[in-house]
Amino acid sequence: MLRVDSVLLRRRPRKSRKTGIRPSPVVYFLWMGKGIATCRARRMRVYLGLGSNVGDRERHLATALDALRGLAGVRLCRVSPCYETEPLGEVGQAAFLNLAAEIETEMAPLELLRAVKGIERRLGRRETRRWGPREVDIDLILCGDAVVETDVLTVPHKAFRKRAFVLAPLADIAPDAVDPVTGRTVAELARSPDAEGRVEKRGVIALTP
Ligand code: A4P
Ligand code: MG
Repeated sequence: MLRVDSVLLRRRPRKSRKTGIRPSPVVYFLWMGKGIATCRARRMRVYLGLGSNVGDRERHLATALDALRGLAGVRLCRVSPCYETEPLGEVGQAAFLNLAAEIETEMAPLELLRAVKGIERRLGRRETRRWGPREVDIDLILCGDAVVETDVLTVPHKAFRKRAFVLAPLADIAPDAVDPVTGRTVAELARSPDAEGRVEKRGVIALTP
């Protein structure tokens, strides 16, 4: 993604690719301004997966969505209906309520991860066992066409292609979104027999107006 700093750090070129002559400082300054405006306008569309299986699950999800809406630089665009889902991972834990949300943001994926982890903590999520019960879990599923592989973040989410609890709600709001790694759409992935786990559609979560 083109970043503001990458525009600012560019040197005035010796000659323009279009005209073949060196742009004057004034022309170059105007070009940089246009570049910065474009960068600012480059908002990324992100799909999040939310889940809860402790306490008042609907309330936890609604509060998490409200908190997302309240993040500076985030626009909450669409929210899927929620699904009652069979827990994958640790056996014997309560059923989950899962949903998917579409947001637009200028935050970089790592910055967004920090912000959603902050929301999880504010909602009272204590340190939980991996794949164990939790008040709310917010995962970054797709961040535009970004592919991120670091110690703390993998995008697209490493397991989403095999999880009906992620794909079913995601297909309700973004069937045509494309997984940049496999090139397959969310609708195709959701129809695939690889998508594991029973899911049952429930209602739409009411958000505070
Ligand atoms: N992390 C890496 N990539 C991501 C990403 N794309 N989004 C890191 C969010 N986090 C990401 O996550 C552990 C670490 O993963 C984070 O600190 C972050 O740096 P966590 O939320 O603290 O722990 P976790 O959720 O238990 O682990 P993990 O591996 O993220 O599990 P999942 O994939 O979130 O699965 N069954 C049903 N039916 N519904 C569910 O919602 N959720 C899980 C958890 C298991 N079974 C489920 C459900
Ligand atoms: Mg998680």
